[in-house]
Amino acid sequence: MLQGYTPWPDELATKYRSNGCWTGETFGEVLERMATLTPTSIALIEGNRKVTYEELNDRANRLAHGFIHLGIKKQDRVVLQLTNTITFFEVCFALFRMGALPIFSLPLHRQTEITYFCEHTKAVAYVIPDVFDRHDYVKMAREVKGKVNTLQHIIVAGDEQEFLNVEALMSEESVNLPNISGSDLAFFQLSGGSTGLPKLIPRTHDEYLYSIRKSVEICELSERTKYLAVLPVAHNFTMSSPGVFGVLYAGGCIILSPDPSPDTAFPLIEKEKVNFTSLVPPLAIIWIEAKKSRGYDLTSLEVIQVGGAKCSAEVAKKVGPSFGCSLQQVFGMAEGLVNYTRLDDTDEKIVYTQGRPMSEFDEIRIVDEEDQSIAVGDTGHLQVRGPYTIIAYYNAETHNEKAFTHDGFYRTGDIVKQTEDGYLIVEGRDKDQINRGGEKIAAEEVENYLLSHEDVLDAAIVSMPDAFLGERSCAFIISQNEQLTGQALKSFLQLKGIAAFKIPDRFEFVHEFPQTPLGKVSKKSLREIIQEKLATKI
Ligand code: OOB
Repeated sequence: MLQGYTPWPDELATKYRSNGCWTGETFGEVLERMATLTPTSIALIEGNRKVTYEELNDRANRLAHGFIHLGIKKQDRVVLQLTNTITFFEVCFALFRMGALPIFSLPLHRQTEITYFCEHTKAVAYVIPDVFDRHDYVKMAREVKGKVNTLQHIIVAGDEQEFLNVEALMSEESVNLPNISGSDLAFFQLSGGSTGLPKLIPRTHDEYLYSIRKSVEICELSERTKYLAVLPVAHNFTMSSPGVFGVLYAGGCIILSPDPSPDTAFPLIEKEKVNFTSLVPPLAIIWIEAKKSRGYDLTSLEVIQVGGAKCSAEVAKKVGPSFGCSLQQVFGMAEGLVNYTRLDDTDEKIVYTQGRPMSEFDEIRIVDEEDQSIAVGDTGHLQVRGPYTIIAYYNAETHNEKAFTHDGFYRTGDIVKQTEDGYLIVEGRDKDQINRGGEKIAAEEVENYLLSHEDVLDAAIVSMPDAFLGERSCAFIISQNEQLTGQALKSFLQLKGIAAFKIPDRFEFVHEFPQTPLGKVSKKSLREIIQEKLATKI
């Protein structure tokens, strides 16, 4: 058993097996099955390159053998930071097959975050593109490797320089692959977080495949699905709700978009006759606007999902008519619970709610500040327990005590209300997080980076409303240096090497922070201050 991982208690594991949620199947077996059932169907399209199920399976196998030759073992951790490419899937399934555990980092993560993922998990390998979006990942990997002594292999998709090349690792020589079972860990995802550094979310084959199977059923994916992946495939939404893994499970075809802009995505939709895709709300706004002036034929689209952040009713109303397709709202979290509006729901539900839990075995409750249940229709804190919601973060004992209730419910940090027929409406949040158009920023994490600046005495980050992104971030700073500017702090954070979306959009320099009656920084008051300033355009 991997140290730091809390296994499912026997009682729950038995329950989820006996009610048919967990089947014991593994990701490696799913791909093997599809390669046998539909060997010549196209699984993935990236630019002009197409890969069939049989080829994907074969290449993943050869790479798994290559990883074993290299000395990577079952349960070893591998930080995977690939973009929307075929190589992502080859590496991913190779690791699944030999039982090593990918940590799905996002393309935007930089050396501070990557170093932390590697150190925290004692990763032995780090897989990267050479250059993407003008960022030199090889240079970054060199810096990370210099800091993390467990890291033995840097594996590059592209120009590997002094490191290893993914393609060259494909091995014809067969070795015994370890046995992998449904209850084994499959990978780690990252939490949006609210405190300190990002938490890692451990996932077993059993629990994740259950969420995929249910999602495929609800979203009606099949071998005729043509899914355009525009958001990063490493994110839970694009990965499994029903996402790219859902498509592979159903025998459909994934079209990989290197970026989500209409200029890239619309021609792909027209050319490949895409019928399903997933967007965050700001992208939905951009696509709706672009649709008015771009002449592409997008009539193949059947479903556009919008999720990751609250989709306003105003935007929700426009999606269907703009694209001549159905909207599906998705309210999910990397920790587990995913809610969908159903494809045959009324317009009223699709526009005004964020859907209902995907599984009849999701136990949700809405509670007050004292964890007491409240009346249906009242607004409160959402808690959840179920067959695909984690019961603990990896290696985070102290945080786990706060994040989960004594009876094993996850405190989502979301404030919701529920309709009589079980649909959820997201009303707000009680976690110290900024949701910047679907990208999550843990306030404390960025505050700590700012506090490491010699002139910063204190820092408090809050959200400020934004018509396009929903929210942006504003840092209130108490500095001992009157000359310190927001620009200087931005450069400081960039140099430190953190994902660009975490860098505050605005800085406000103050002499003190408003306080709560208990003497804590009142973020509520800070939010009010910045809202007022925005309203009066100061
Ligand atoms: C998805 O996952 P995460 O882990 O990046 O973020 C989860 C949080 C939720 O707790 C909630 O605060 C917010 O993002 N959120 C939404 C939302 N979808 C996510 N808030 C309002 N309305 C929505 N539709 O974001 C994620 C994971 C799987 C599927 C979809 C989204």
